[in-house]
Amino acid sequence: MSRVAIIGSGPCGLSMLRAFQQAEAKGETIPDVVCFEKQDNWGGLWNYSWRTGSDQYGDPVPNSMYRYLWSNGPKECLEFADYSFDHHFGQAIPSFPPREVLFDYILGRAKDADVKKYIRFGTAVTNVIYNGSQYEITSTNKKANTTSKENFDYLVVASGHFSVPYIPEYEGMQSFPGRILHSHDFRDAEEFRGKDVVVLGSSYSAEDVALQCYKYGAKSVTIGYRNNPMGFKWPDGMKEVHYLDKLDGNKATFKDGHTQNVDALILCSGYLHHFPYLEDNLKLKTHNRLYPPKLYKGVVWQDNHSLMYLGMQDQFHTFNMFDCQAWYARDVIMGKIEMPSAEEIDKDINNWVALEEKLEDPIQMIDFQTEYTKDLHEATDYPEIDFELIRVHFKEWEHNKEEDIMTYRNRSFSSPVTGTVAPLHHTAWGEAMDDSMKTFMESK
Ligand code: FAD
Ligand code: NA7
Repeated sequence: MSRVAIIGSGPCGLSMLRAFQQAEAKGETIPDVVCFEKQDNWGGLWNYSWRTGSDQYGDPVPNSMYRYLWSNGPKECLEFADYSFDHHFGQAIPSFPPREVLFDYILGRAKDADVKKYIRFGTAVTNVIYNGSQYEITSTNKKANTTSKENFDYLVVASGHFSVPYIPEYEGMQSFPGRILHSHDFRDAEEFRGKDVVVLGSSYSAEDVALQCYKYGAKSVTIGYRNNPMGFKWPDGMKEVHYLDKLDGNKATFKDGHTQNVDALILCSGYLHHFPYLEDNLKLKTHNRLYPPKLYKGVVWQDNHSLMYLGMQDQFHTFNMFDCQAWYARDVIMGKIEMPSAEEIDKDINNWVALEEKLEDPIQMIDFQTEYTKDLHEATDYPEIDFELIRVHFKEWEHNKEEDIMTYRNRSFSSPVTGTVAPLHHTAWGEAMDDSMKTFMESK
């Protein structure tokens, strides 16, 4: 029997385990599967931790989520085709739940599939070498501080790419008297109450961290974009200016000449695809983009088809796209999908990459990733789900954000799985200070 190693039990690793479990439930013989998870709990980024820096074993903390994080897209767009929100919660819930609610949903399916038995918690993969026919995997049991080596026929890398921060340096940082942090280490917006906050970046983290600071009482929030502004209609007390030039004491000077007092500087400058445990010729080297090259169907390593990567794309689609990828990886591993010739693979990858490079705006990006996900969906028996509806939802969501960045989370969407229309939440997002699942599930 072949052996499969999965690295990570975040949403992608759990999709992979679910895919195998579903095949087994249909009477198929699945390979011997081991999932390595360096934390003591599953759910990846959705498993909130107060920790930053290193954990108690000296291992870097992968968690990047923070308190009061609410879903940044409609939950309907990420719904699992085989495990609906209605089924999990037994009632319809609003479209933009807080983190704990989505964590509960992810784990609900994993428990339903009984996949915990495959996971080795507290076990970090520290080295992977391909010996020509197998992967020699070295892992460390962090608590016991013991190391072991094992061989596997297939490797699925599901260790995420939003855990290792990219940290640029600006003039004046060395002598800045306030606090400097990356969004990876941002945990609680309350810390910035009454402060002048500068946020650098113009993507999801910059948008949400800036809004959090505003919502929880920062005195002012100034966002410095590098290339393009997000351009939302920010509420009074928030503004977007062009790129930080330098810091001089507490004074920030921006490229457009704007100056601002700053108590805290939050770098929302993105993350690195970082796989220190992989030997060099197995490593995906890319920035955050919708179609990283060298991955056939966005999943299979071009140079070695026994290596799969899950979730390495920049993400509009998340959980159900990860599922489509996992179902595809499973069918490659189980021999149900045959790889085409090297020329066809190269052509296919180049086509997608060329299409990606022509994309000009978020609407085109949504179309691109929807087409990619549909293409994968058609290749396997992943259950029916209405990706056309998801495409429409994503575009409406973009439009809602442009209309009012403070209220887009108060909207309702319909399920691509059950058709259920989400109820409106009892409290508008701007006034909802308590993000607990208990409060969220209460009806007023
Ligand atoms: P991760 O969730 O990062 O999981 C990777 C797992 O691999 C972790 O459990 C980690 O401990 C483990 N691991 C890493 N290295 C090793 C190793 N060497 N050995 C063993 N285990 C290892 N998506 C949405 O759909 N909606 C949102 O609202 C949303 N908000 C986000 C907010 C933030 C701040 C961030 C950073 C991301 C957000 N995302 C959101 C996107 C997020 O990337 C996905 O939802 C999802 O968590 C990705 O799953 P993953 O399994 O690829 O990676
Ligand atoms: P992203 O989406 O990869 O965005 C990174 C941002 O960082 C992007 O706006 C970059 O600007 C900006 N950046 C990069 N380098 C710099 C420097 N040197 N100075 C200023 N700004 C810089 O990462 P996010 O953390 O926003 O989002 C990651 C996930 O978290 C996402 O999936 C969400 O769901 C939540 P650019 O646009 O290139 O000018």
